[in-house]
Amino acid sequence: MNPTFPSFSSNPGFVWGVATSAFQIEGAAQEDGKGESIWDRFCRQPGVIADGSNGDIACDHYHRLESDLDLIAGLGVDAYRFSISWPRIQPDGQGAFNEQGIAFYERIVDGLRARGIKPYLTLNHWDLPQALQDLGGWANRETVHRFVSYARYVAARLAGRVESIATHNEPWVMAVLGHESGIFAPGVRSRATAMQVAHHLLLSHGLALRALRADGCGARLGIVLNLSPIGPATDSPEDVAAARLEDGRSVRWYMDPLFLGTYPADVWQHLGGDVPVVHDGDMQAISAPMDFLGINYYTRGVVSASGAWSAQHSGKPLTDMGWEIVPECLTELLLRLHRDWKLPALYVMENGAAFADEAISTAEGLRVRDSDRVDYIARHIAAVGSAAAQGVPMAGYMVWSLMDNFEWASGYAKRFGIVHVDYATLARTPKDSYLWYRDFLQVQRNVRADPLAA
Ligand code: PNW
Repeated sequence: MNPTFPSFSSNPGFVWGVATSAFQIEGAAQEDGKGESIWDRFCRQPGVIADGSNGDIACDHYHRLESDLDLIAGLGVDAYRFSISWPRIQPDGQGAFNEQGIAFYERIVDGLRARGIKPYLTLNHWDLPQALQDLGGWANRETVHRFVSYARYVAARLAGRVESIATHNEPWVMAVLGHESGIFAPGVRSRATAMQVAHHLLLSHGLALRALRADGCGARLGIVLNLSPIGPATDSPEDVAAARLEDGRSVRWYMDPLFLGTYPADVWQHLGGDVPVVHDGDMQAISAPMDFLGINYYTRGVVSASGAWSAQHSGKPLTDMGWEIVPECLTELLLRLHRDWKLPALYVMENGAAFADEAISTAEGLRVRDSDRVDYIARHIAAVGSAAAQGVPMAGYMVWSLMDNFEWASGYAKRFGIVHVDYATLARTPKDSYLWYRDFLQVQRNVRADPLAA
């Protein structure tokens, strides 16, 4: 076997994929009846996006769908994870649906299936209709019911053709970065609002699952959380307590209600007057059994009570986001999840790295060398394999991201793609990491076809 490939003995049915999200790649922000999203609005505020950019054009995926589907097929992946822009198919977030909008997602789903690739759909990857934000957004309990209606419509149109439906991508990011620190849309700064938003996201997830199951939706249903192991900067009691609290706020605040039907008592007490309003029956709805849990993993968290810790001085290698490269922490996280909660099938729905890489012309054409990204992905795949070998029910792994795209508050300056995008021409060039992943998947297929040859 090629020594640059991690050894990985996949379970039968293990799914290899690649991921994107609607706002980050589609563009066509005002075409074919699409409504405004909170990210369209947020990007227009001066100073909130590092390079002053927005998602109006992004990767122009909306107009380049067929060739982008060919790029996905060229990888040899089993699955493609993408999200639906809610305002593209329901411009006001309630009332009329936009036929041209849903038609675009039907083209994605049918185009994937025609190429033998399983569609993995996410209903909410952050781009809430602005019209709902004008009514209070996720802080308003009514939005929960709007989301359930939207979910039922999408499932009725697409469910027979999609393998998997995730309700939300990263509720912690929407709640905390969107409503507490305010560095993401909609840019609110209130801890009490953030905690109410988190509760409504979880509730809408549970009620959507209940409704889709009652409707007879055949897709596998779940949610995607961003989780990191959180540790203390030193072994001082203050740092240990601060890390435990942060683990409570970022990991247990989501895992406990979803799998145990309760919020963690220590965090509840810490929040004081900022705890959410919870109605009778909410916790039961939130803990509806799921077919899968998706997690997105990039790095670990380190907490010091004084706030003095910085990744820059940790001695670990960093990506362009300033995030430490610590694949062993992915294994640690997966083992902990398996130990502390009773998990359904577990997918890494996003894993990847931002590195600055430029396309170089060679005699054979453009070449993008990104050995740092190849190394990152290879080591994280090995980390998943190690968890699987220790009994964690791993069901799939997806690289973030198919192509360079709009990296939220960082704009286009941070590149996560395994395909390079030249933003002047929108030309796509597969990077070395794309070629590496393609070759790795070919080896995996050979192992599957003839396990004794491994
Ligand atoms: C995830 N954090 O976002 C998202 O799901 C993707 O859309 C995004 O492109 C990717 O990770 C890379 O950033 C996150 O600050 C953004 O902890 C920020 C954080 C976590 C996840």
